[in-house]
Amino acid sequence: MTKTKDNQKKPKPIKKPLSDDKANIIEAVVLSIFDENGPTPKIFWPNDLDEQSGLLIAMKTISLLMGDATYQNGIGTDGVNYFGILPFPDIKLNGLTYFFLIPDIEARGKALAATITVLIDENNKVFFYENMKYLRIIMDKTATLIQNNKKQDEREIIMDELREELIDFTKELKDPFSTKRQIKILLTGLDQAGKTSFLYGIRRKYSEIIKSLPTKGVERTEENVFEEQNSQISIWDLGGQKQYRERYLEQSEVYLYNIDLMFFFIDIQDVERINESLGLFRKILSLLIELDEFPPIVVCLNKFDPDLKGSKEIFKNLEIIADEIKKNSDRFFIKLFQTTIFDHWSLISAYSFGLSQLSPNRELFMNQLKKFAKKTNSDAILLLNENGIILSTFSKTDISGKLFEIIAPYYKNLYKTFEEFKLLDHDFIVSSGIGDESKKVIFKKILVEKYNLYLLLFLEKSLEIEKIEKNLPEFSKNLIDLIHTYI
Ligand SMILES: Nc1nc2c(ncn2[C@@H]2O[C@H](COP(=O)(O)OP(=O)(O)OP(=O)(O)O)[C@@H](O)[C@H]2O)c(=O)[nH]1
Ligand SMILES: [Mg+2]
Repeated sequence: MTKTKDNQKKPKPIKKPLSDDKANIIEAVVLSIFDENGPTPKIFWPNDLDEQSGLLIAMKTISLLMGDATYQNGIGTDGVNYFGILPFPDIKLNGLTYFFLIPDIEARGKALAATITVLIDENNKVFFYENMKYLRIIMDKTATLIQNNKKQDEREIIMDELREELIDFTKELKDPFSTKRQIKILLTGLDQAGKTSFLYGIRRKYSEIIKSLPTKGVERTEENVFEEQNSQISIWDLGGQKQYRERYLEQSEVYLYNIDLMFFFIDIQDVERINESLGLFRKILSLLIELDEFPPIVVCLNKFDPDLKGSKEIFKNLEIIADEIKKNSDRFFIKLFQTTIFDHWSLISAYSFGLSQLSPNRELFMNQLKKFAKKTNSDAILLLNENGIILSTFSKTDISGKLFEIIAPYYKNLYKTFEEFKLLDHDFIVSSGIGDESKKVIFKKILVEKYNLYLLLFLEKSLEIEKIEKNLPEFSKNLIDLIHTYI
């Protein structure tokens, strides 16, 4: 390969520090602040981090998150925190970054944008996913200290302490250099609750639903949100018949151990077995507590078929179940969904919500949607992948969010239908005015690298397709990085 000038200008990969006895996974730690010179690496380690790499880190972490008016309206600095993973392919590193604001009366908007970024070799990024919770806590703590201590030398001590804490932490880990993040998702609930049908439904294997037989033991399958992802996602569909249930409860250290997410299914039509079902739920929770496992839990109040929506009896049952679920489960993060195989969207909503809990970048995604919404005057945005999994949503108000969830599936179907019949001149469809003629919905296909994604926008005021087209390139460019680190 010939060396061009351009090549020489590229930042050099950071060399491993020689001081440590054993190679440590942490390659660099950088505090960047947006000051009068723009994004600047203020405090960094290793001390010989070259200038260009430092600048690159500061620019990328700050500019991705800083919309032109994200924080300049003098609003408080508390709500503006984002945490996520970003790739730096030029220097072969991956960074876990925490974006926050430092109050400063002299600054524009009375605050300075800042990031703390921890960097490791790009081949080791699993480390971030595996240790997200802990890393988030110590980075958040450091950010608070930085906010409260203005002097450079005080901040140097704070950043030094962060680095030491990180290194101590990695030394305690058995294998910080593992190569793929393993994600384990469980589907649990009584027999006949609809677990296997749910999976078929998500995957649009409708013909299989009809043929589906009770699950014997466990059926394991894999999930791919994107063709290339950093994690291997295994879904364990646990047979709910008595003998299988007893087995996984007895061998909880095998089945319930090391789980990242659990779906629990309740057949709300089977009134006679609701208590049995709640009993199983409580039993599983108590075993999880024994194992010190606290995965997020999605409860599917299943078989809530469209023709039952008006039933008072079912409605009352749902309330009772919801109350029971909430009781004794305050140590868990639990979210309830009403689902039925006759409404694909209900399945996708519950499933996507669960998956999003596994993505360290869900806040960064939402931030990108929020910025795009602002630039295009949209009131709500939804981003779907090719399989219809909801990657992220943003809505200004609860109402536009709710409304949007209801109409989204219809537009998706419309788009598909028009596409199939080759009736599309553009890669989008727009509704004509709704209500007072000003409200509009747009469903648009966007290509982000090799991925086809779908964007649904809800606009309350005016529709300016040019504004959308104009802001799309930057939006798509920012999404590329986030997709590479989505899961
Ligand atoms: N009405 C209705 N029936 C459903 C729904 N989901 C599943 N079923 C039916 O419920 C029955 C059981 O579904 P499965 O998916 O096999 O249940 P399961 O939870 O996997 O059962 P096990 O494998 O024995 O644990 C089948 O006859 C499905 O067709 C739903 O949303 N509404
Ligand atoms: Mg099954």
